[in-house]
Amino acid sequence: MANNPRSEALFERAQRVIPGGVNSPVRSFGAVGGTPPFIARGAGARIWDVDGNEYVDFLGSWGPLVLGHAYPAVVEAVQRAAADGTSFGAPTEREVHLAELVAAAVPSIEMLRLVSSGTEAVMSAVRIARAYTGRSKVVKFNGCYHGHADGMLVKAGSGAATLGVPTSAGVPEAYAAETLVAEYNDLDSVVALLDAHINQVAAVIVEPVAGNMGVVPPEEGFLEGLRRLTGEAGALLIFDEVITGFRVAYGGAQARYGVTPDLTCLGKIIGGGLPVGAFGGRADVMAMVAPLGPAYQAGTLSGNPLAVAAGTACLEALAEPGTYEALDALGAQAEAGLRAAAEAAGTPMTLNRVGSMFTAFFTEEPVRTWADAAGADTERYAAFFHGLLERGVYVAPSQFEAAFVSLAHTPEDVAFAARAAAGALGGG
Ligand code: HOZ
Repeated sequence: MANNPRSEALFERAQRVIPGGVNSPVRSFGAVGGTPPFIARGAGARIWDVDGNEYVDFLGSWGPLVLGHAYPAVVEAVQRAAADGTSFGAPTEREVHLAELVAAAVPSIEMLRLVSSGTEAVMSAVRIARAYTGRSKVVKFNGCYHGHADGMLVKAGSGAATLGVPTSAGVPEAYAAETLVAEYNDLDSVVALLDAHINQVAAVIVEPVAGNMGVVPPEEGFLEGLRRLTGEAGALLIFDEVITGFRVAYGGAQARYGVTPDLTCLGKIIGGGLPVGAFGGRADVMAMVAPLGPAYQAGTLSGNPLAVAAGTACLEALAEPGTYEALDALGAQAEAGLRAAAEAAGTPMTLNRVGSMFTAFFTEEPVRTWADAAGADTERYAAFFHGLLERGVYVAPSQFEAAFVSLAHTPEDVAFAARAAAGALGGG
């Protein structure tokens, strides 16, 4: 990036007090090189950095900003809630309202507990599954990312894969041994694990649309197969819908694909851009959660009034007719623009998209597993990323993440990005 002296100076300062200068590793630009722009503000589909550079934003804070930045109803809701007091550590009406909205929207959720992040949601859901089944092992999928709880940092995607630590240092072997790893879109690999560990698997956890190895949609029959296999094995099925919840449909991927898990993890969109997570599901399973049951889970800022106010305003806006059709149309336009740019440049590219989330992989091959995603040309992605950034388009600094369109994007914004993509690939 040419004009970024303030970001350079901030990055230098940050690195003295914050590991790598960032509060989440993939933000460091480790995989693409260069200095991350420090963001000063956002409005609608645009963000501005501290040097005054403007970008059309297709990262959307990694997913939550389905309405764009500083959406007026969300800002107002937060301001009103803040004026009433920011935290009580006691029940509030606002949190009941959000819980009711979520339970009404998401097919699997009869009861839920609000937490403060997706990581917490997954960590808690896995504990509840273990408590309910009396079993300890969990099956996850290679390249899926479920937050940074110890047992989930095994063959993880997202920043962990991006930075080359899919199985993190510091995870005791005993924990890692409780996590079994299957291949995404490969039911045989799940059967093999369930057969090898009869009556030991508490849960199979999956991103119903993988978003953390780049976007990889479930193939026909994959989610249905997981539903059947877990039922037969006496294990619970957990959908990690932290990215897909209220993103690929109002009721999440489970509504879109018609497969109902036992437990669901949520985050991102249900907090409207503030820190929130939730786990919920069948009432008999959720009855394990303290104080109803013996599985402990707690948090001082759980159900925080500001976060639930933002989330409620966001879900209310999403419930308006036509929102998902509009998101899908923008996603389709982005897909067409990227495909045309790659074709004009003669660049091999596979584009995976589900509604408003998508990834351009630099490979000729279809991408349906982590091995396929890992086979993409990450150096080419890095060059593409910087080409976009220079042209005022902001996307994830990693091949193994999703791009998002929001309701704040206009067809002109998407056309602007398509022209930038053509320029970045050298074909326009
Ligand atoms: N793992 C997150 C994206 N899938 C990264 C979040 C962040 O760096 O803010």
